[in-house]
Amino acid sequence: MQPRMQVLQGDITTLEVDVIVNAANSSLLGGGGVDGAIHRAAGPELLKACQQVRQQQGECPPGHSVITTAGNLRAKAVIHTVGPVWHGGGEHEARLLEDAYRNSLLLAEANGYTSIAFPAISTGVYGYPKPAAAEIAVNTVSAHLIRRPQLQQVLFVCFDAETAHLYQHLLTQQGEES
Ligand code: AR6
Repeated sequence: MQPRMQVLQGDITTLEVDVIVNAANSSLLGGGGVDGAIHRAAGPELLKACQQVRQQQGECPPGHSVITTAGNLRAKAVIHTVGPVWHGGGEHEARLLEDAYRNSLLLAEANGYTSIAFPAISTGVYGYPKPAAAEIAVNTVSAHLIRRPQLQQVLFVCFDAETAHLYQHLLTQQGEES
């Protein structure tokens, strides 16, 4: 049977999955890194959708997620989540990063989707140490998938080889292939 968690090295904006997760900031109005890449690939419709959510709900705090349409992307929807900024580990960063993954999975399920791709949230501009962040990502998703059959495919999309190796190692330990 195909493993439900897989790692891919590459650009998340090119994927044909139901949902792509964006590592956004609380403003939801775009930025650099993967956020910038997703907005560039999706086109202006995505920013409009984000502005609407922003008007209705205000800022998105760390650990929370919102869903929008996906503009020109091949994905059906984008879930924008806000990871924690790394301050050394004493400011609930681990819990907030878990929340970002878990709330994105719940939102994808609530909207009836079965496949989702995550970038390595918080490990770029926000400075979260990559090994610790990868462990939280794999453990949180793996714990969530137990007894929940809806999500058939969860992809961890890594931009660099170092991050991809971290995930590959963790998935092998979990008994998942990559
Ligand atoms: N596909 C997959 N992963 C990517 C891509 C891509 N196209 N581009 C970058 N990454 P970051 P953060 C990886 O900085 O740390 C933004 O300005 C990257 O190598 O994008 O959560 C937001 O607006 C890294 O491993 O997100 C926020 O202000 C990972 O994505 C802030 O950055 C996350 O890096 C969020 O910071």
